[in-house]
Amino acid sequence: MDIATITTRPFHDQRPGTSGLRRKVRVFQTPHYLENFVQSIFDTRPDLEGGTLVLGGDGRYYNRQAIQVILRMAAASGIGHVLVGQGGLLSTPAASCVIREHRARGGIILSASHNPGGPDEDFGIKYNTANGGPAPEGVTEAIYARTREITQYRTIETADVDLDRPGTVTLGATRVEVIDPVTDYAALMQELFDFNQIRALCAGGKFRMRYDAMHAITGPYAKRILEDMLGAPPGTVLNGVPREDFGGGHPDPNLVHAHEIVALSTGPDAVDFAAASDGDGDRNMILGRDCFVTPSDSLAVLAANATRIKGYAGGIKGVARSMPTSQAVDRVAAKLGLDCYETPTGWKYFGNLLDAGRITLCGEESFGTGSDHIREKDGLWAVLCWLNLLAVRQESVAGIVHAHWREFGRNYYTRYDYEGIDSDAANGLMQHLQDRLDGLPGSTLDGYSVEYADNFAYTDPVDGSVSRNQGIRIGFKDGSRIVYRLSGTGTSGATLRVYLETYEPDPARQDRNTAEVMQELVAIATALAEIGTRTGRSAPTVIT
Ligand code: VG1
Ligand code: CO
Repeated sequence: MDIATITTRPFHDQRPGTSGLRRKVRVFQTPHYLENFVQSIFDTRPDLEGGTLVLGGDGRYYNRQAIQVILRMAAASGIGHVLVGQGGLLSTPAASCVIREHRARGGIILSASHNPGGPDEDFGIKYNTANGGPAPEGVTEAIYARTREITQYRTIETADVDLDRPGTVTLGATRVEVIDPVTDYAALMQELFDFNQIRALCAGGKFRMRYDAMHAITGPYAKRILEDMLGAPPGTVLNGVPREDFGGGHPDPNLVHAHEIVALSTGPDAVDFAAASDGDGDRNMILGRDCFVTPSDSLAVLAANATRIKGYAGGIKGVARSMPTSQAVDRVAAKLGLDCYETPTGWKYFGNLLDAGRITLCGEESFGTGSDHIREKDGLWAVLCWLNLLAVRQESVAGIVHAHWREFGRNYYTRYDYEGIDSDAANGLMQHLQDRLDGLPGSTLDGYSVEYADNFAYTDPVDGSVSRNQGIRIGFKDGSRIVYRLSGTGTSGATLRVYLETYEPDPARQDRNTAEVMQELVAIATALAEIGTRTGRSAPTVIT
């Protein structure tokens, strides 16, 4: 095997964001751009040499080409064994599962998650460590530092590996094994859930459900698990064939982009249960008949009901949520006597808590829910949790959610996203809020008394690492909150996210319209941050 050493120069924009490095496909196609980042991973992770690496992506445009590049570089860097999903496919949760199952030293996941795909759209690359989870900040910062000084990378000249044929080939001294992307993951799901009970529900003839894979990665997973293994009628899975451009859509399971499945869950002919997942399969949206379950509520309901689910019947250790996620799960934790952690946005911050056995369940308001079964959020897992719960409780989704609110109170919740705004304006707005923080506690904003105002910093209780500047929090005496932060996953301009929540303990007032309930807080949040004048936007791009 002849190793070619290629001279290169650093790119200075390769710092990973909330979840890996995301850029336009055209940027990744710049000569040496992908290679520099991959070599920086290999250079900073010497343990990969001789070990196993997992490799796969969400099937978006450029996935196959990138996999061939990485395979050649892996061979040149002496990686012992690469497990690659057939067709180059692996959902993010499945990649995490395969890393753990096969004791790999790490994994490279190619995805820009819910961002659109295609030659003019987005691509992404992310490194996961041996626990199966996204690399913690220390690791991503080391990779970034390496990208700033890299002068050469190594590759070999060889024909493409046939990614569509399962089996093993060798590239130099590296064994490349093409594996079925679904098998390990499906087996893990079978351990966690009572498939007989769920099958009785799904195949019973009365219960109607639809799952929207949005032409993204979860199609093959959902067909195998929901239709083949659990007996849901063929056709339950919609848009089940992964496409390089996701059929031209945004593979983002929210009320705006997943409108097809939302429509099927509303009105006189509504199905009993509907769900969707995102580009790389780690997000989930849960819908009942005329009922949207907010991700924050979903986490709280699952925490309250976990012991009814086979894999969690022995009880859960603790829970965690990202800072902007509603405090609904905190109330469950308080009542059940569980530890509850508040972490910065991004799944990587849950890793240590999960590894240390401090928490079992965790979630984010951005349609992410998961547990200690792997180290990523997991879309289909959340769907199976709900199906198992429905099978056990024999109630509707709405029935379960309403009963939950009666018991714990309701956290009304909404998120406003202002996408693609000018970066300087966005930074100016955050600085303006930062400058106002000291004066806010004790003051009153339109009748709401401010209890605290800060810029969220997190000290990891396991390794003591500190992450600062994670978003502005303003908490009010009545339990309401406003949170502002800038997105770390976008590829053009800046995205401002404003998260709002208010608590309602009175069952008589828990059935109101969220938009109406949140009106006052929205007005306060908009005025305080001077959103209109600073961004030139009179309305958000997306309201969740
Ligand atoms: C967003 C979400 C965050 C999530 C991240 C990755 O990040 O807010 O909760 O962990 O996406 O999810 P940001 O920085 O844009 O707010 V995924 O499914 O895009 O990998
Ligand atoms: Co995702």
